[in-house]
Amino acid sequence: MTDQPELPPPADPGQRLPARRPDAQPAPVERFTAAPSAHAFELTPERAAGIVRQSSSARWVGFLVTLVVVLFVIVYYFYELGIPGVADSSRFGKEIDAQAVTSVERGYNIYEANCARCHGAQGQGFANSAGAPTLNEQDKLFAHLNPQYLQSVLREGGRYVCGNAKSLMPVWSNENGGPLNYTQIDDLIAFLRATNDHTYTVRDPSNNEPVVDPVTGKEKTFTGWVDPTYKPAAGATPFPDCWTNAFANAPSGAPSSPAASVAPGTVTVKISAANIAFDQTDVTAPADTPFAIEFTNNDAGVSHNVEIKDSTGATVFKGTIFAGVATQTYSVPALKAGTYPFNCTVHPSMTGTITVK
Ligand code: HEC
Ligand SMILES: [Cu+2]
Repeated sequence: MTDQPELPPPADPGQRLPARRPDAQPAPVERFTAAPSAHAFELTPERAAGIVRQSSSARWVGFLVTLVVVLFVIVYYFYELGIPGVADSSRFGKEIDAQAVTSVERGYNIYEANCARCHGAQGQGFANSAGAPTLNEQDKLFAHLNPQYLQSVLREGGRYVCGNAKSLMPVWSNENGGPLNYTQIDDLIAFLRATNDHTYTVRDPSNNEPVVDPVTGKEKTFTGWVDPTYKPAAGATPFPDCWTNAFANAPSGAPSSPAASVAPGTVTVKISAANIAFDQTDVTAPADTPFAIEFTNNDAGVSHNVEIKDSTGATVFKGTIFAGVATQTYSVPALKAGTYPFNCTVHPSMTGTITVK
């Protein structure tokens, strides 16, 4: 049985546990015994060789484990950040690109939902009573419509642009009481700054699925407006801070003097505009000889002009922009026979056609 001595009964029955060992009894030790060989200290040569072998393979294992970890870190580093000199090899880079694309695609929907009704679906500007300026011109996008400026315009509203307190463009940022939060503003700016060398997919804002054109059965796409290769002509004046100033100091060498400069015998074509539309949408002019356009702007306080383009869309004549009610006579250089579309530079949707014959 046990060599534990019988314990005296506890002095106080309330303190039964733990049972106290009487002070006098030494703690029992050496309860296990083993054969003397187990206590032997020397190693046999075989055992010593075994230990050496084991510890050397343990070192190998340790080395290999370290090697695997180090190689993994190196490979993972290049996987994330890209192999130097190998384009598109960085997972981070791809992820950032993918997020930029998503942002532009969301911005497109925000633009179409909020801005297109005034600025046009393509940012071309729109002839309505708001007379919202174009946003998609390259010289405007080049520097004027930079992200900081866009941020300010969307936070302060249209009055930020020309200081017009009655500007029809509302505040957009919810920092200032507008309807769009900061991510939506960022997405919008990403869209306005998107370049035209990338094709984006139109996505349904509710489920992020590509929108399919019911007619063609293809996914709808769009491209950005910014031409990344665009450089303004050397010596070109920078786009003015206030868009209306662009019209005040009539850009391309348009003759601004009234009737006086028209040579006698010149054919005069009459064009007038009212309610942000041309009254004549089909006029005729003589071919191969300079002619005059007597342009009457009947919209009080609203600026118009006549800009003539050729079939490629290049401007062949741009009349001075002036506010109504007023009349100016433009001298138009000789044009070859053909039909030429004309429009108002301020309101690109005011259009008409000149038949030259
Ligand atoms: C109610 C019509 C209207 C809507 C909607 C509208 N805008 Fe405007 N926007 C204007 C007008 C008008 C101006 C010119 C500001 C002024 O001088 O009054 C303007 C000016 C701007 C300008 C400055 C252009 C320049 O040449 O400096 C930017 C940028 C702009 N809008 C972006 C937007 C965006 C982005 C949205 C959509 C969130 C939007 N606008 C919605 C009417 C509108
Ligand atoms: Cu106009």
